[in-house]
Amino acid sequence: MSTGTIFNQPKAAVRLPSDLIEAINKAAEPFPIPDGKEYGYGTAGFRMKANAGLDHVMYTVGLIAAARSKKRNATIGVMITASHNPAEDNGVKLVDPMGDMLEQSWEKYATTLANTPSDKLGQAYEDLVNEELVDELRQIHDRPAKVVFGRDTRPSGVALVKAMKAALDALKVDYTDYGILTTPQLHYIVRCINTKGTAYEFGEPTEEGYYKKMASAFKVLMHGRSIQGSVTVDCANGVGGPKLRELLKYLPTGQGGIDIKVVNDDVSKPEILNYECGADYVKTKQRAPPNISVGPNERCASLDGDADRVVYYYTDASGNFTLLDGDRIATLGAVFLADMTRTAGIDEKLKIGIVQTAYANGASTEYVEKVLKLPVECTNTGVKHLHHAAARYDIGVYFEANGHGTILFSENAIRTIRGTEPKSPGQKHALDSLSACIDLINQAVGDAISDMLFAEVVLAHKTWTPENWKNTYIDLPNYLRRVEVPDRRIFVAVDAERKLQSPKGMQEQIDNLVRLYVKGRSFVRASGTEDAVRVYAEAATRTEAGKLASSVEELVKGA
Ligand code: 16G
Ligand code: MG
Repeated sequence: MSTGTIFNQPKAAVRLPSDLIEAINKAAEPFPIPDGKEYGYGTAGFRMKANAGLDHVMYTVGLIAAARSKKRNATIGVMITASHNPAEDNGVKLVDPMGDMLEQSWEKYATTLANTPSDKLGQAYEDLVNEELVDELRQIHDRPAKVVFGRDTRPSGVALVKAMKAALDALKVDYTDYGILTTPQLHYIVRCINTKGTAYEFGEPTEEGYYKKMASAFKVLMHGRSIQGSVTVDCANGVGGPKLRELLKYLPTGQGGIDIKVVNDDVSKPEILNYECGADYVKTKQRAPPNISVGPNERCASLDGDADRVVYYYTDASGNFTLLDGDRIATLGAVFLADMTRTAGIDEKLKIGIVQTAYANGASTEYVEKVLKLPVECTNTGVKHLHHAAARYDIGVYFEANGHGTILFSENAIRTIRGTEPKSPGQKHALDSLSACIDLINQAVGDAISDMLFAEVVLAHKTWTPENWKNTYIDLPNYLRRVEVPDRRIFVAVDAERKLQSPKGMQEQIDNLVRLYVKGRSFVRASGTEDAVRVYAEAATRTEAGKLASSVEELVKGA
């Protein structure tokens, strides 16, 4: 990858002081690019082995965050985490002012700067300034910048923070280090800071503010109800553990409260992070972490390593494991919100929709369309795609099957919910509950802890056991296979990744195979995070789903 290729501006329309350029280059010296290394800002930001040149990336992320802050005239966030990856990995993501993911058009700048050698970064930064930070008055670059950041519990985070601070110091940018946070907490804080003093104030920009906001909304929703039994929460030995324990101090117990048993919350041994536990383990292995022991039909939930993903599961009296994944959380939430808006008498005014990816189980899609009679949309994989689609509804429920997701309320929804005069106690209760949902559900980004509390509240309202929840629809048996190929880039997917455009002719072959199976569905896409291709297949029976997956896998291998 050559440097500077994306910058189209006439060279150096604005010149930065030479001492600033030198300061940027000098401060970058301790963080060289290892020989032959190429970086890319992908679906989940930058992610790799922490000691394989990630410090260089961090330095450049400092530059990008500063520039982005000036551009948006707002505080920008940086989260240092590698989520469900093994302990030796780390990664980094930029967070835009409303607590959403970095605007896609800036990802290429992040990639370009990351691939620029340390002694050329001053110039590359000046190029970026000219590309994005020059208006008629040439004042954008003179704006003050503000960057806030947090990291998960990985020990490598400490040195990575140092590398980024070196860039922020070179640019003399104001920053606040929030220390150890979950990913959604950092997103929450960014949004709080940027909405302070506006009509859409999000909350207190502190960790305590986050707990208080969630706990008080939870109390409103639980009023007069109780949650059956306890929920055991596996925290993947990541940052979710200590943060969930902190939240518990604010949550009521006993009648109207919640009994959460926190497990796998040991962050003192880095090597056990995500090891045989956590949301990714449970979802991909389709089994409970081996060290969890709970009684039959007891609810369990697993968070991932940075607590932005959650799945539920339970084991029945005969020992059968049932996963209640992101699709289930989406449908559970949608049922509840649709009921509540009807009771509140505002269902005609608010458009509710569900956003999924191709990985959503076909049975969940059918349930939403045919039983709930709500619109379903399918987008590309990756939170940002779902988030943008969900933002087009008044109440946009979005979840990936793997447990990433949240529910967005539009300005119209918030105004309607909070501005409608109730005409009966029932209507008042529904409006109050909906209003509390807006606060309980993290509007900035998918949040495992907030999603879990919301699921608990809905189960309490419905007095549903996990089995009742499961029986709303029956999942089609499915397989997800990871296939290594010489060049995954030849697999180009279109139509929300449900169809292959290339290799030529392969989609017709897949279609021919799918036709052989009752309720068959299969698609192939290149992974955005690994050097592999993923094959998904579902069908009416487990044997058929397996056969379909294997035959599509063979096609992919033969390409
Ligand atoms: C990233 C995405 C996740 C997606 C996954 C797909 C975010 C925060 N994370 O982890 O949403 O499901 O990539 O991975 O957007 P794949 O492209 O390797 O299948
Ligand atoms: Mg995560």
